[in-house]
Amino acid sequence: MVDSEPAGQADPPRFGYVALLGRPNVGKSTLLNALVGEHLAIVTHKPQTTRHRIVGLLTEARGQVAIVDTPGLHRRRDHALNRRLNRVAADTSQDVDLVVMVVDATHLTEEDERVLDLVGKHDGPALLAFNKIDRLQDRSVLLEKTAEWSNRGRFDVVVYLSATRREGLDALLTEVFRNLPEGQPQFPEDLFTDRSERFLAAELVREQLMLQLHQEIPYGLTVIVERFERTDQRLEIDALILVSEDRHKAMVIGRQGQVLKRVGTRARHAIAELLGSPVHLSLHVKTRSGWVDDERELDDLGYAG
Ligand SMILES: Nc1nc2c(ncn2[C@@H]2O[C@H](COP(=O)(O)OP(=O)(O)OP(=O)(O)O)[C@@H](O)[C@H]2O)c(=O)[nH]1
Ligand SMILES: [Mg+2]
Repeated sequence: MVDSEPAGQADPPRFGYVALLGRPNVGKSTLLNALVGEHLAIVTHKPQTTRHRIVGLLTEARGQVAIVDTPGLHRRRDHALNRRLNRVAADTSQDVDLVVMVVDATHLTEEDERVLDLVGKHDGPALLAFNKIDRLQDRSVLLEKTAEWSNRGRFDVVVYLSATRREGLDALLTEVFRNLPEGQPQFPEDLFTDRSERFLAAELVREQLMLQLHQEIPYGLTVIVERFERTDQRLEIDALILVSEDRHKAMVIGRQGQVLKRVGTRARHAIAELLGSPVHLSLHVKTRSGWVDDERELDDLGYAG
């Protein structure tokens, strides 16, 4: 007797890239994290949190999916960093097998229209995901919105989600796998991202800075990990926080260093949790005027051009 699967039982595995596209703050990064099961992409209540294309990997018996989180597509074109963020989202949408347009079911805006235009240019299947349905009082409005948006975009499927409550994720994944090409996994099955630990650490520091600081300050800062060493006992990380204006430096540090201390403690916990090892984190702040509008600086700082 031959020991094999009965014919027709096992579907061939699927592999592909899926982009999460949407205006800022609709919950793309929250969704990526919920799907991958790790706090991989930083999340805040502020728009324009994500600044990089980040791949999260999900490997199952059905196959492997590389989910690409993107910066929220927005209207601001006031400096080079903002223009780059939109370009990353636009380029990613052309580069993937499937796009998932994420919208906030509680309010659709003009910025969603720009995303719709982008999705229209994608040559392949597209799914529409209404997120934050936990905040919707009256779910009947979804039917109207679904009809309106299905007519305007050419969406193959519509799904309803609450990324924070992890509702609707199975239905989304069923549709994602159904729409991916057949293929073998391209990444090791225990890998959950294409990004380095160094990158993830810098992002977790930036997440805390975005949460602790207000107005325009979070938008003018970036984080560079200058030293990242794994010793027997722990990770040793030195990170430099760059601010774009001198007056912001004192605000990042805070009275008697309180703000920086809080950022450090919270980021240290988050990094330790994600990377699974105790962390020693040391933070410094410097001014580098105008980096947000300087193409050379942006290249050096790792922002895709
Ligand atoms: N109530 C509710 N809030 C959500 C849900 N998903 C995300 N959020 C919240 O929405 C806010 C924005 O979430 P993000 O995941 O950072 O949104 P994003 O689309 O990645 O935003 P950008 O990176 O700025 O483009 C955060 O405060 C999340 O906690 C959801 O399903 N329900
Ligand atoms: Mg994001």
